[in-house]
Amino acid sequence: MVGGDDPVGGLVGDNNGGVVTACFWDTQTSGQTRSAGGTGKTTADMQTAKTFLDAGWDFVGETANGTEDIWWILEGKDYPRLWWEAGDVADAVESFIVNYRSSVI
Ligand SMILES: [Ca+2]
Repeated sequence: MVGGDDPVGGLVGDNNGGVVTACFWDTQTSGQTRSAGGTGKTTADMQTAKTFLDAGWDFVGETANGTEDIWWILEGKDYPRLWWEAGDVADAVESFIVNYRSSVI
């Protein structure tokens, strides 16, 4: 949930000429439909790899967006996380890679 004094936004409350690209926030959990930057998405979209892949995020398991492999996601259950946050859920990362590869090949 996002709250506060005006101006409040889902991702950016007030933006003095800055440019926000390829950034998203969850309009459902935040309760905010506006932001001074970024793109509002539903929870389902926020937990879908394609939302971020289409915006150029460099994910584990793909090379189209780069090979630094910064992000991974447990689709349908969580938002994107940094690769090193995988920890005990390495299996989930592996599952994502397998699923992603099977979806693009
Ligand atoms: Ca990558």
